[in-house]
Amino acid sequence: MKQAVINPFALALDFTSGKLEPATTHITRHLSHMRNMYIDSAAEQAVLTREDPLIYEVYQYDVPNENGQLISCTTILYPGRIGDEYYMTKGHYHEKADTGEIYLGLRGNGKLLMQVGDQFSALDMGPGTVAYVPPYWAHRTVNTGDEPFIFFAVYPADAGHNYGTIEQEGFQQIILEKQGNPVIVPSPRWKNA
Ligand code: S6P
Ligand code: ZN
Repeated sequence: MKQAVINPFALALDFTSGKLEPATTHITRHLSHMRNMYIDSAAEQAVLTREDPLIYEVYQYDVPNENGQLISCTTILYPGRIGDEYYMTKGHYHEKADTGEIYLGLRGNGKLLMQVGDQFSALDMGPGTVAYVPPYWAHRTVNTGDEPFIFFAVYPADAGHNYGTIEQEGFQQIILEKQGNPVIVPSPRWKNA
């Protein structure tokens, strides 16, 4: 199939705010958009009775949804916790599962959780970390610091996102704050737990 020929372009990325300009898509995810993803349901409910905090934002520049095209985007993941669990993204597999992705840390600190089958990986990310998400691996980021965790990502424009599997099964391991430090513990919700 013949691909669209589009013109070259440059975007401006602010490393401090994470804003990408221009952006064609701006996603804001509040706690109410990710119900039942945090392990402590009572803590989630208690927060939601007071407020609906902004957990993360994504700025994205879209290109034709075709093989060969690449999407640029930034994620700004705010600091905070629901119960003991640090703010995190929903996490997803790519709909077209044989597509990978590259993350570049710009600001703050966090972890990149990945899983496929029974395999699991947690990589530390900070400014300058280039992390590779291989094809087939689900991926979620977690802010383990006290400032926004910001990273840039590039992925195939036809990858698509499968959120349903993670919504149902969660991740194998979760990141909790214990005595001021992040610890990785098995998720009681994981299907084999
Ligand atoms: C897209 C890439 C990221 C995430 C973003 C938000 O493939 O992995 O841009 O979309 O970090 O996470 P999520 O899981 O809500 O899409
Ligand atoms: Zn992705």
